[in-house]
Amino acid sequence: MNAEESMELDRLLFVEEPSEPDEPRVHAAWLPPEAFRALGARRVLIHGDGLLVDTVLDEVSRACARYGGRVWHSPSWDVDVDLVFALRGADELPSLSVRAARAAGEAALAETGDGAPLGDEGFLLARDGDVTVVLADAPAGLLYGLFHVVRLCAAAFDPARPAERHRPALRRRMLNHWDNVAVHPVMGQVERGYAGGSIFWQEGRPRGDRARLREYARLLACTGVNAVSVNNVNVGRTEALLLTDRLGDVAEIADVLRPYGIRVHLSVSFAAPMILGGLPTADPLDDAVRAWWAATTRRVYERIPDFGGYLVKADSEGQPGPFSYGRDHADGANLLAEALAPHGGVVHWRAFVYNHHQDWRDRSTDRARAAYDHFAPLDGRFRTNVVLQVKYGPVDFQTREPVSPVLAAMPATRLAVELQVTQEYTGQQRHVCHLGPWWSEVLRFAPWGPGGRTIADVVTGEAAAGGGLVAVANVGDDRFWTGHPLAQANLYTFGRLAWDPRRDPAEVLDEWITLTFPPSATADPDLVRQTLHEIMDDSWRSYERYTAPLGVGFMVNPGDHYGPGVDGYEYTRWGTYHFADRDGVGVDRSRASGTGFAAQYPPYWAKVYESPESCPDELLLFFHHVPYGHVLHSGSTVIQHIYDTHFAGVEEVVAMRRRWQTLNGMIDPSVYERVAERLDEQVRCATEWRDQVNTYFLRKSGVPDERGREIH
Ligand code: GCV
Repeated sequence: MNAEESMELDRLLFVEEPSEPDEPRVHAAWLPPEAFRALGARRVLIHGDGLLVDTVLDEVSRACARYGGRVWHSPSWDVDVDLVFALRGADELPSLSVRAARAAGEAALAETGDGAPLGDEGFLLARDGDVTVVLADAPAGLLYGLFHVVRLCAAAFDPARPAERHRPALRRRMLNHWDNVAVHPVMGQVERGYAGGSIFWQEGRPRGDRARLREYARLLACTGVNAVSVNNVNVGRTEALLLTDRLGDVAEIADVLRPYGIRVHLSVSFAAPMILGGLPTADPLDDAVRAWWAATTRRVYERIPDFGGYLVKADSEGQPGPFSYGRDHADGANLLAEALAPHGGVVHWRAFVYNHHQDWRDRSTDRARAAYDHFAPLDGRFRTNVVLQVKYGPVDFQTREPVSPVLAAMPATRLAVELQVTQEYTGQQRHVCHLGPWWSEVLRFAPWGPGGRTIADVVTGEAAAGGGLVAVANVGDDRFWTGHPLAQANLYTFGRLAWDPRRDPAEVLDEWITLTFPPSATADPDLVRQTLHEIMDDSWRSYERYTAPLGVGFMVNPGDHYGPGVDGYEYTRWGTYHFADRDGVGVDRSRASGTGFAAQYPPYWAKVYESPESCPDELLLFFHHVPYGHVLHSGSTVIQHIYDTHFAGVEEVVAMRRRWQTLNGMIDPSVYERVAERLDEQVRCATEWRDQVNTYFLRKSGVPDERGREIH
């Protein structure tokens, strides 16, 4: 690519003019100006009023200014248009073509679906002759309709395109930022953040970069995300103040995110009445405590009328909670829910509660059991504006875990699944590890047995009253947002799966590729698409192959959780052990001889997981301690499987790097270079994993690799 071509690409793929000449521009991720070409070249009419309609108008105006189209906002004269965005309740307009398009949209609406309303966020897209029409009942629907048109590109204007209606399956699609306001001495500005500093906070103050936040909001709105919590669930002293003295900082963020349909939520400390209110207790049944929360919450809503609610990590890893007062988590969550209820707010209460001072000698305590043991007995006791937020697995965001049994145990509770977009245990945005297929597996899991209701059904709930989908965010002030440019796809995919948890993740990835690497800005779009699929589609499984085997988990370096540390956690207090000895490896979680965790599942899976014979290979060591010679369903022994997958995993990463090199000169050089540099690190780190894991098990077991490969 020559310098001129490179400048042209820069123009098409980056946003924001830098204020200093040598300051790098922020990558536009999946909304490069080029993605708006098809829309921006059209004559567009926007009809309706409201903050989010203004956002649509602004987006379309910018696209039209760039690509030569025209835009009107509800004119009082007749106009010829190619595209109409209209609120259904808006007045008639004099334009004949607009009237016809709206009528066609209404007719299509009557024909499609079951007559259910489009709702607060849904939209319909239809064609009438040469005109495309997007109808919505509410402004947010028009905004989501706009991004749908962007995704479709020219296909949105295909005369043969049948009408389609869309509404999100899940009401709340939320990102949790683990961003600290003050820099934490160990965790830094962002806990488990792999993309630089926070976009919200910097060394104790708001960062104040409204342009960047606005860009973030539009990226999220394009995926469908509609809620963001802006501070770490571990709430320190400075962060606690966001609820009161520093509420203005939160209000400023809310002002920037609001035009994109995103509500702000806040992580709060359960001890806030003591820390902030000077009360002698935070006991959830104490009247003064209840009054404090009610008054404080009222003040929050006076300042931020559309405030989303609170997120709470209680009695977990040192955070305060109701246990200190002999109360349970329903008492704790209901206290906050009661304060939020008059304002329509919701409390996300995390189920991540376990003993983090375990004795590794004690084989009877099982961290995997903890969430179920604490929460399942409380089913039915939570107020309706409590969402119990459950990590997808029973332990902690591992590359492979069974789906948390809590999700099948609380039919009378609103449940949300918590995913981790930030790649704490999956390569920390230094490795390509596309998590869409993993999340999709979780969402499609049928906890009551094949063919039954799925996790997607649980979080959707009856009449969409489920708890929704939540994820820990992965962005920072990095110029590519996510450190690894390909990690942007995880953020995009999360939003799209939260909009529709039944979608095929490969299709979502394809969508991301088309937006991020617009075919019109690439010399060989097919090669780019195919190469990215080859690199990313199976990258989560490759990561799994070269790291902890067969669901046993962890084996990472304690503290930073990066790279191999096979015995790193084996003799610690954290409850994450693999119990490898000279004869075998794995954790016995059976009912018959182990911790009994397997029995927390409904009968179908309890039976499957109970026996090493029926347990799926990929979870064998999560549920069972087996000899190295145990034969898997694949036909391989456990020890040979460990060797084979670790060799294969590294070879796959080497192949990824080779494939990426074929894109040199074909895509934006800065993206190319960043990914190339990270792939070098991935090859290095995967090799380290392979050699440490293989050597460890060769030394423990004394069983040689049957293929005689080099193990150290
Ligand atoms: C925010 C894991 C992480 C912690 C995190 C915790 C949680 O343990 O390592 O950094 O704390 O999960 O989900 O609360």
